[in-house]
Amino acid sequence: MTDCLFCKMVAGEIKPDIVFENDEVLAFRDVHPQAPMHVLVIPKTHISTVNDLTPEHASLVGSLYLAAQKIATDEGVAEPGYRLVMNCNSEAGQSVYHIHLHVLGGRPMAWPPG
Ligand code: DGP
Repeated sequence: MTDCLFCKMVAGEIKPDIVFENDEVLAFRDVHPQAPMHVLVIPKTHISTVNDLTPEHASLVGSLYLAAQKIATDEGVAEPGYRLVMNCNSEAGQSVYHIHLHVLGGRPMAWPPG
């Protein structure tokens, strides 16, 4: 999508601080980090929200989580622990409508989330 911020990152028109990339996903540091380590993992294909996922996306969703696991390991937060979050629509706080998995670590996390 031409007007999607994250699609522009996939296309190389905007250059985030990339920490991981493969054929299916791109991962980069969040511009407004909510923890010492805050990375976003996105699919390279445009999917607006979790509500738009179909069974055909099952493998791609798995790839997002496997990328998050690798990033957490590489960033040294796998053993202490980390949080994975995917917000869906406005009431959950989604602000960019291209699905993204937040990978947050480096500090204790509270529950329930705000
Ligand atoms: P969400 O609120 O769940 O849709 O998360 C969107 C995240 O995207 C938010 O944590 C901030 C991040 N973000 C927004 N614009 C940019 C940007 O231009 N660059 C980077 N690296 N992150 C961005």
